[in-house]
Amino acid sequence: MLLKNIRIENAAQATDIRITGQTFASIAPNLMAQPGEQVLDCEGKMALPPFVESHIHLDTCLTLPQVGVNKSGTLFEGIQLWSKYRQGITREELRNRALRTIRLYAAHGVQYIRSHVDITGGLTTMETLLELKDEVKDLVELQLVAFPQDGILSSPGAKSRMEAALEMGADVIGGIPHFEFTREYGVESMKYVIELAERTGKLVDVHCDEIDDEQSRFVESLATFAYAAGLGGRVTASHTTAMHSYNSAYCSKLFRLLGLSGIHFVSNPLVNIHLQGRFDTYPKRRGLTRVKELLEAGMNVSFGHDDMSDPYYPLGNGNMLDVLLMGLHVCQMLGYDELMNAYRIVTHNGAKTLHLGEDYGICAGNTANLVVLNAPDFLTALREHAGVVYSVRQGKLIKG
Ligand code: 17E
Ligand code: FE2
Repeated sequence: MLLKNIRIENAAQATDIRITGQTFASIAPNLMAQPGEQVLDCEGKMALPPFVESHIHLDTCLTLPQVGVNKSGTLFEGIQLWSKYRQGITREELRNRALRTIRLYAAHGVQYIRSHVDITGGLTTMETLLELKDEVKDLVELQLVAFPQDGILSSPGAKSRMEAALEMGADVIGGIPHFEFTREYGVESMKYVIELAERTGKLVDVHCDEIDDEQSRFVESLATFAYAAGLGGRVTASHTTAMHSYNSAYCSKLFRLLGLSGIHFVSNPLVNIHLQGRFDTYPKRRGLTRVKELLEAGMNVSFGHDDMSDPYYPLGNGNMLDVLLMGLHVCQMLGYDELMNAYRIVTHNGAKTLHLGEDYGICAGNTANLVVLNAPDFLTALREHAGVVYSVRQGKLIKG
């Protein structure tokens, strides 16, 4: 396959890309089509490595309206509605919803998805999604997090379910320290996830400090244990919305530790701008972590949806441009360079969070995965809500 006149990541000059089998064979201007070769003229549009969804809950997606409406708009009512619904989930119903969600992502050029999977109600959900992971591998690469929604120390049997889920094939260890009964349980749960990561070699992604409580400081425990174990690059703190409310003196001290630890951050702008600040009158706090400051300090931050059409969030469609637009506005990141480079948050940064390795990216020798957007550069793509013209996965056209 030969892609002609394509701009790789905002490049001023267009070039050509030859794909042979599943690999980017060569990237250079003026490549000549070989007999019988499929040629796509990209007319100067931009190519990006595929979008990465760093954080979604495939088990909760598309449960509206059956799951009930979250009247208060709080995370806690969302959890309550979900914990009733999860008792009646069947394999078939879950499979259908997850498959529909994955197809929405694929249509928007997402080829990598990290999904949290609640293990509180048992392991059938994890089993079902592990089966699906293999079935959808030609569309997306799925990473599954064993997520203890009701806590690790505050929920009977959570540790054994966690360890069984990892045995079954879950890729990532989850946690939720701010939801544990006590601060001590929260800290102990962070120690547990890092020790388990050392023991099993699995990655870690914790729902961390997703609350507007400025006293919620579990990210310092997670970062410290990760740092001491030398595991920072394999560990992610998702949400960290309490960081919005920390005083800046504490944050200044905290950032040194976060930088040393090398952990990753995931922010979920659509969902947290909706769920957070709900106990405030006016002024109401924003629901996002300090994305701009973390990035400026050299840390890795990626974005996710978190939810689609469920008790936590009624909208969402798998389009990472929507996630970016919300995040960039709320974090006041609308400078020219910030807009042009914003795609990195939902591509390269996501790939770092998911630990995808060197094979991710449009370079000769890498697996031929890319998307082509209907715009010459990323600022235009954002402004015009540019669609995905082509999505190529392992050398095959899966959209276009
Ligand atoms: N569960 C949780 O604790 N937090 C969330 N944002 C979602 C589920 C979606
Ligand atoms: Fe989440």
